Amino acid sequence: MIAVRKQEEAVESTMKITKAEVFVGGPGKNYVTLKIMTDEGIYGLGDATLNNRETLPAAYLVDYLIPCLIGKDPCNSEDLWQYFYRGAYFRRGPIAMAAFGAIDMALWDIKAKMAGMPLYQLFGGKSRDGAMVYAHATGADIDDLIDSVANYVDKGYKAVRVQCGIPGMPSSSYGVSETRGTVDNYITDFSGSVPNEEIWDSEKYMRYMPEAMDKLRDTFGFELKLLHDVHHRLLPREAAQFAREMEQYRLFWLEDPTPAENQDALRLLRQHSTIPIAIGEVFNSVWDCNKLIEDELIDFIRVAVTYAGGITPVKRLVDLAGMHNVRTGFHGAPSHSPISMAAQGHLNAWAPNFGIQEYLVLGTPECDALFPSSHTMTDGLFHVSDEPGLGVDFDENEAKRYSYVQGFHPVARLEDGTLWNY
Ligand code: KDG
Ligand code: MG
Repeated sequence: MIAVRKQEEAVESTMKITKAEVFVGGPGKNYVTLKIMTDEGIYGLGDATLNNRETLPAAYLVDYLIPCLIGKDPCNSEDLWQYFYRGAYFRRGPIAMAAFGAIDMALWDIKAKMAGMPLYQLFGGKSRDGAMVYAHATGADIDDLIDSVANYVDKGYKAVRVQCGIPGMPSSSYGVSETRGTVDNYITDFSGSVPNEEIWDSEKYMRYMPEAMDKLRDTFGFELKLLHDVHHRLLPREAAQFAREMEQYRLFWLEDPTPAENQDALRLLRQHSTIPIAIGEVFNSVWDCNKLIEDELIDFIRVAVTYAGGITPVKRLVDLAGMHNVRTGFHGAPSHSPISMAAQGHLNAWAPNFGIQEYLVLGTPECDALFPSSHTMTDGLFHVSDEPGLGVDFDENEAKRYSYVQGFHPVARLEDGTLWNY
């Protein structure tokens, strides 16, 4: 019998974008929040926060993108992404990509709300119930670090990033709290009118970190997943040596061992170590990492939906990564607002090649008041909400409490004054 299918009436959107606004500020962070309104009352939210350069994507949105959005159909997110990306002529770059990313998130939010579905349903549904996240442990010395890790283990985290003060290092370095005693959710204070300066010594670091890792494994065993961020500070040969020495501690990943501008440097590391490598938090397009992925020089891709241009390009990148055994490990530093973290939460729920999620924003009452949401975290797993859309809102009245506060990333110098990588 031949099945006869009735021609259904095509469902066409007649919705129009009527207005879009940008808000800058937040509790301890300059979140850049975009709200896109439509003539049918549905609105969408996006995050354009670019840490310590926040006013720039905000201006890009207000001066160049929002005027082109008015009157457009919010359902055509693909065409609008191409319109802005190709239309800019000067392609890529974190400022433009963060601005495109915020629009893209907001349009996906609108479409999922129209569908009455949580966003992950539009990607292909859920591949898992809870997505594993990692917390940031920090210690001015190893004893402090052990206390900090224990604090997260007690809270049920399955994975913890460990950053430790180095004996003899003249100042604290990336991810290391200067104050002694357990610090819950340590967040670097970037505020100030000029950058702070730190002193860095790769030799001292490379000598001490294996000793610290040894103590951590002695204390916590091998079941707990440990991660470590080198924060771009080693030369390729040093990174290869360091990776080889760290291999015995079975890290979940070693992050940014060397700056990724020179991607061939990763080949040297691969020749000397099988340690899993995570890279990509400073990348803003697939063109920054297609070679790393296709040549399988990394194990985890660390892009963020904000400055990698939004959900549309990141989802394509995740598919490319999946073809090459590269898993996701999206950037989730505290500078990301709960909006982009929600977008990543939906991608994490779907991605067949999900790895882990860095997560630091949930849980502060001020942040929850500004961005009410029904996503939950239990036992180190992020459970994405089943509300239609991104599952996060933005309270404009709360937003009135905050304004932009100037801040800078610190700069790092060697002891002789030579400028190094932060
Ligand atoms: O803006 C820079 C921070 O996001 C970065 O230093 C954080 O390396 C980082 C991480 O892994 O979270
Ligand atoms: Mg990092």
